[in-house]
Amino acid sequence: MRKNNLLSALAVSALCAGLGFSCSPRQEETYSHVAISPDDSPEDIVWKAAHVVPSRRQFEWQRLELTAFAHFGLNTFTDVQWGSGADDPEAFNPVHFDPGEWVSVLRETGFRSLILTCKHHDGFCLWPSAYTDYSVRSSPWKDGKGDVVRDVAEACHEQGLLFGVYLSPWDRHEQSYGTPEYNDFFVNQLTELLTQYGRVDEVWFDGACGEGPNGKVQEYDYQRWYAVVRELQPQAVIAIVGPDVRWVGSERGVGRLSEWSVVPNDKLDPALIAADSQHELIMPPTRVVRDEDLGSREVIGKAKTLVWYPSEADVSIRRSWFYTESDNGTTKSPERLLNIYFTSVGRNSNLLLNIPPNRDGLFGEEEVESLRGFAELRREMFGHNLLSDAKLRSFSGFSWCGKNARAAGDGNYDTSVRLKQCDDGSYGCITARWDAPKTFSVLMLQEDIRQGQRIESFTLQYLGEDGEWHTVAEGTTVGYKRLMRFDPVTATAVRLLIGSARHTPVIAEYGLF
Ligand code: FUL
Repeated sequence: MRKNNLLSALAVSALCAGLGFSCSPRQEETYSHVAISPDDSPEDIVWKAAHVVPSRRQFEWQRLELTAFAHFGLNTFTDVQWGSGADDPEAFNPVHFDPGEWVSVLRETGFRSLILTCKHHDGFCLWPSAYTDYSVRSSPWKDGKGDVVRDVAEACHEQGLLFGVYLSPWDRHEQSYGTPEYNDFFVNQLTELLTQYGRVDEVWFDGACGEGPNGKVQEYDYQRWYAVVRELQPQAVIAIVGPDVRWVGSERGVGRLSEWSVVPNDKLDPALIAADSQHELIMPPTRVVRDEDLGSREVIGKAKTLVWYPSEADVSIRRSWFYTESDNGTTKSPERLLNIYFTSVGRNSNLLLNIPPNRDGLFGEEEVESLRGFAELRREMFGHNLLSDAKLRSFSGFSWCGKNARAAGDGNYDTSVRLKQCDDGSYGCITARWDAPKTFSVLMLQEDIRQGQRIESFTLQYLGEDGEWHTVAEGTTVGYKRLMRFDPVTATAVRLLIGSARHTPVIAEYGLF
């Protein structure tokens, strides 16, 4: 902080207090998607990007942080990951199947939602679909009278976990696959899932598209499917090949160091958007998700439209997606899961962790133990935010504000600190002081994404015994959540500097652990 800035800030701050100025937020125009016009300057584009915000369903989804995935089906019994569609349903018999137990472990270990593979690429349905015999109805399990989807959905609803469905568009069993009739068949199955099992909060469309039993490849009618989801379960996010949630781009649970939720989608019609930018958007399928840079100034500078499109990072707790005995011993340890937590949730993504139930229809002991260890590590690490004991003050544009700064360390996402731009172009800082030295090795930052994703660079510094500020951690994007680990530091004062932002940063939470 420059000295003259500091002095004038103190003066203005005193004045501010005297006049009773408040640091409360003000409303600004926001969009869920926005068109870029050829006349927009680079500054206009950055301003627009800073005001793109999540839809309500996207925001609710983002707050979940941890979703479980259960790959379960005929493959569980046949030691294959991609069943051919010709395997005999006779093999499906999870005699001790107990989704109540899956859900209670997930609840206990901090998961908020569970997505079930109701049908994987082999076409075998975990519910007795009226449109195919290739389902639990043809299996010996409960004499063909069982319904895995119903039991899992009920367990979730009873125990307060959200429920999501994975319905594979690729179907290696269904004879109509590769013809226009398949889209009707798919809509019928989707409708069964979205009307017979109560509330659904996520619909997961896998991008895989291979050949069906007659060698043909299907053209998926995504737009029609999206409309069905919106009509039947309007609160559900449509993920992966869907308009609400994008695939992070790998299956390792690793987000980008700069993970932007505001990205171009040039398949949208800018003219339509410009006419009504607040309208509900069902955008065409987007698959350009593997690039390293999805949303920097350079990338958005070339965009025709910008949308809010957050990332979901999927990974399996074992080596493969479905249970297979040969994967015993590959269960990720609590420490590995914690690393994944840092590279997914800690990089502005939701973590979708697959826990494949075994042939008994239960989570394996190794997996349960690992999930419990992972939850314990998080509890130990994040149990107490050292900033809740600190004197927090923010310097923002023209004033120091203590009242407002406390909002960043109060554990309440709904209160926030806005850092206005300073004369030198930077976005001020938040200082924290303790009466006695504190030791910390983890930084947590959260923007209030309902105001947009804005921070482009930040630095955490501590005041050394030499009286100088030393940098502990530096990063680029924050978004919903950013976590960073570093060697333990002991200090009585720290400051968080926002170097660059697209507009006033709105920091909902800030933690040191
Ligand atoms: C992929 C599928 O092919 C895998 O089997 C698995 O379901 C994974 C989550 O998505 O595209």
